[in-house]
Amino acid sequence: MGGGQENRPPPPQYQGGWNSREAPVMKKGATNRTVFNPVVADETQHTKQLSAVPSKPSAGNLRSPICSIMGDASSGKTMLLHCIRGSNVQQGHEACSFTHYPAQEIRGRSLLVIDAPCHQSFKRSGLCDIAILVVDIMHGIQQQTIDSLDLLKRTNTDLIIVLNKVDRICAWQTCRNAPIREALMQQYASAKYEFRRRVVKIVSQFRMLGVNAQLYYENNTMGETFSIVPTSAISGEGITDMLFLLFGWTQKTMIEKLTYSEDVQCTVLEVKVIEGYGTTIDVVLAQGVLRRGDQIVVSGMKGPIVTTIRALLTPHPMEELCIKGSFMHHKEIKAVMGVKITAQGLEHAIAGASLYLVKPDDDLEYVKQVAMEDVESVLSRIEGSGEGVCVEAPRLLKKL
Ligand SMILES: Nc1nc2c(ncn2[C@@H]2O[C@H](COP(=O)(O)OP(=O)(O)OP(=O)(O)O)[C@@H](O)[C@H]2O)c(=O)[nH]1
Ligand SMILES: [Mg+2]
Repeated sequence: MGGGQENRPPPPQYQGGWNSREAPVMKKGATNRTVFNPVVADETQHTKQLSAVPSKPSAGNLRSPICSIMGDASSGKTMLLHCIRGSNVQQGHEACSFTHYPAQEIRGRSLLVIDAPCHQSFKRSGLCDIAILVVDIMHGIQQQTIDSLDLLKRTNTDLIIVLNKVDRICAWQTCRNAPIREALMQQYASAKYEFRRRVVKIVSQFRMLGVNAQLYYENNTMGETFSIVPTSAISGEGITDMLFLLFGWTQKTMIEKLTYSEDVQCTVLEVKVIEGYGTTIDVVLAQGVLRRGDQIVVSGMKGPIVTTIRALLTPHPMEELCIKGSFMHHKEIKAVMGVKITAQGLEHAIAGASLYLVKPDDDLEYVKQVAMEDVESVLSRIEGSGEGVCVEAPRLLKKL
C-alpha cells in the first residue's frame, strides 16, 4: 500500500439498509403483513470472530460482494444466474449453488452469486451483501417475494428488484442483450403502454407492502428508494443494466462492508455425499483464507465436529459446484469463494451454521462452545408449530 493512503478520505458510510426505503404510510390491506415486524433474533450472531485481537482490515483491499438471487417460484432466478454467466440452462437441471462470475469488464471485480432457493439456511445467515429480488413482470408479487422481503428486512440486506420476463409482454420486439431503455425505444406503443402499466401495478404492490421502489433510471433517490431493473433472462434485455447497478451500488455504498479481513468468516451451505469423496460440505468463504490441513470446527447434530481440511475443491471454471464432475484441488482458498471441503467426520454437519478456523493460539474448547451456540441459533431459526415436521420447500409448490 502506498504512502498516499494515509491522506485518503474516510470511506463513505454504508447507505444501504431499509429504514429510509420503507414507504411512510402502510396502506389498506397491508396491516396483516409480517414484513415489518421488528427484528426477532440475532441472525448474524455467527459472524462473531474468535481471535482475541481481530486483524485490521486493510484499506483498498476489497473482497467481492456476495449476492443472493431470491424471489418468486419460476420467476427466472436460475435462468438469470445462467444469463449472467453467459451459459445455457440444461433442461431439468436443478438450481445451482454458486457461480463466481468473472466480471473483468467491471474494474476487474468479481461477484459471488448464489441461487438461494435451495439454500434457505444461507438466506437467513445474513452473509449476503446484496440480493437480487426477482419478480415475474407478468404475475406481479407473489408470496415468496413477500417472504423474501421479510427476510431481507430482518437481516438488513440491501436489494435490487428485477422485473423479469419483459419479453413476454404482448408484441415485445426482441432486442438481444440490449440495455433496457434501448430495448424499450424499439417497442411499439402498445408494448410500451403494457410495460408501463405492469410496472406501475408492481410499484404499487410494493408500496402496499411498505416498500418504496422505482425504475432505476427514474430513481433520483437511490438509498431511499429501491431500484427496479426490467430484464429478460431469455433474450438478455436489461442484464447489463442489472450488472451495472449491482457493481455500481455495492462499490458506492459498501466499501466498509466489503473490506477484506483475514479473520475467517465462513458459512456451511450444504452437506452432501459425493462419490469418491464421502461426506463433503459446500461453504461460502466470505472473509479470510482456508488452507489444506487447517484445523476447523463445524457445528454438528451430535456436537461440535473438530476435523482437518483434507481437500479444498472448486468446480472447473464456468461450472457450478453442484454439477457432477471433476474438481480443481487447491492448497488454499481466499475469500470470496464458494468451496467444497472434504474432511473426516462431516456426516452430521449442520447447514446454515458457521465454520470456524482454529488458529494455533485459539482455545479449542472455546471454539467448540461457540460452534455449539451456533447450533442453537440455527435450530431457533427453523420455525415449527410444535406438531409434525415443518418443511420449507418452495420447489414443491411448483410440482403440486
Ligand atoms: N419468456 C421468458 N421465460 C423465462 C425467463 N426467465 C425464465 N424463464 C422461464 O421460466 C421458467 C422458470 O425459470 P427458472 O429460471 O427455473 O425459474 P426459478 O425462479 O429459478 O424457479 P425455481 O427455482 O423453481 O423457483 C423456465 O421455463 C424458464 O425458461 C424470461 O426472462 N423470459
Ligand atoms: Mg431456480
